Amino acid sequence: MPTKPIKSSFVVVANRLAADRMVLPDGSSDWRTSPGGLVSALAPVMRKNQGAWVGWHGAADEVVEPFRYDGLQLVPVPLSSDDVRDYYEGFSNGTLWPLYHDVVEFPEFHREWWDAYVSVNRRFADMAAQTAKRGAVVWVQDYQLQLVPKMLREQRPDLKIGFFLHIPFPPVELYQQLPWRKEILAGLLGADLVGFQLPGGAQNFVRLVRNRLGLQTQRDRIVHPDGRDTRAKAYPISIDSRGFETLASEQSTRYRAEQIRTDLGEPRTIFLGVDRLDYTKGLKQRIRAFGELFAEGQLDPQEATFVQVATPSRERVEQYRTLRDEIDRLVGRINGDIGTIGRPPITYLHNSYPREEMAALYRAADVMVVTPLRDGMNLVAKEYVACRTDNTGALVLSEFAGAAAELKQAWMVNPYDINGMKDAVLGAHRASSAERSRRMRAMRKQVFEHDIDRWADRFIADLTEISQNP
Ligand code: ADQ
Repeated sequence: MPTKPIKSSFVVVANRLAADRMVLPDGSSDWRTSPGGLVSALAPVMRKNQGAWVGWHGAADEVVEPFRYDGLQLVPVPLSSDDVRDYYEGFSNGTLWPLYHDVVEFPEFHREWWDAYVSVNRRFADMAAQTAKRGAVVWVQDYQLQLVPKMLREQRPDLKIGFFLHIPFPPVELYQQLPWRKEILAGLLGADLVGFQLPGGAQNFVRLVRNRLGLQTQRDRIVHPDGRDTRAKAYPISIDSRGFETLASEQSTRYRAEQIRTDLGEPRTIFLGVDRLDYTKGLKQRIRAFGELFAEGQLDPQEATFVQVATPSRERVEQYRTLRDEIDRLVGRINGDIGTIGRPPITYLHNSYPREEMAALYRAADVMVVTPLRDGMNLVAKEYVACRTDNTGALVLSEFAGAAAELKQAWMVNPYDINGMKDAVLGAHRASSAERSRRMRAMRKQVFEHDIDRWADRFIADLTEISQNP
């Protein structure tokens, strides 16, 4: 087991560590800060408070000692290959992920997956308990670790415990399917503050707690028999808006955006989709809609092109492999039927890009198409808006993405309605530049006033206040 880590007064607990391990060409390994927004949002408070990050380091069956990296204390939690299969790919991504995303795929319920989820959550809770100073703030992240708040409180009632769920919290009728529904609710209730992306998620949770556990609730407040409180509130996550804007304004990004246009054959209009390859993202419906628009002549492949970036993820889960094959076939068929030499209507890429390239893609795209069937927030939509420094461009956005509650001036779609989606894509495409600019300005105001720093500050301030004045 790793040596005892240095104790911290601010601890983040997440499935993955804040740094990824890279294997160098000579076979040795090194660490690199994870690109995501969460790490950069929390890094300042972590540095100020000598913060520690507890998480899996990404290599199964390897034990890594706690270490300091880039001013952060990193505390790796070991997972065996069986843990990865049953806790991560199984219960987290084969049971909870589809169930919490409105059952867009069928969730599987296996008792051995649940057992692994309990034992791995206990390991994370133990590691967090060893890492936290007396009275520390501990912030647990996401659906993989919903039992940690209760397990942690049992060991360390002195801590201020927060939990944030990055994905939707499902309606009561769907959540009830879960054989371990009571245990998970009780797990979350170990926290002083449970954060959701949207008020609807918080309301679903409070309703369930009242109906299933019979606890007293008053609006966002849940009262425990021992007099303790848990609050359930919405904290819509955001991005480093200024960081993206700065990147998009750089000369090298502008140049790269021009180059992307040239490489695509100077089309009049570039439509762009950027997603993890996941069945929640609505890729099949979106590609079908574009296929029809091209086939019917509503979009001319000589003038318009659709670029879809879909980074493969969770490839050891069966549903993800099937999805990848289905999309490969669909894109191949459309390009084969409609494309001409040098002019495929759809450019389909599996690559993962650095932030600079993402900013250049956003700059190059005239219309961004974000049409998930269900999504907690969707940061891609916000990143696109932050990168449109001259107020040009248009966003087509699913009603079922959390971001729809904030980016109200987007062209909204129900992604299950293919005709409606086609109309919205054409609406965004044909809108006057004045109309687009009016909408983009309003969305930019929202994204700049509500950035990731504000999100983290609000959550931490509320958690500190709630646990000081119960
Ligand atoms: P995700 O489902 O992963 O996140 P999203 O919010 O869109 O979805 O975040 C994806 C991130 O990955 C973005 O920052 C994007 O720039 C980046 N990305 C995507 N494709 C990439 C590529 N090819 N190369 C490089 N970077 C790429 C979960 C929830 C969301 C919620 C977030 C944050 O499912 O609903 O918004 O967490 O809470």
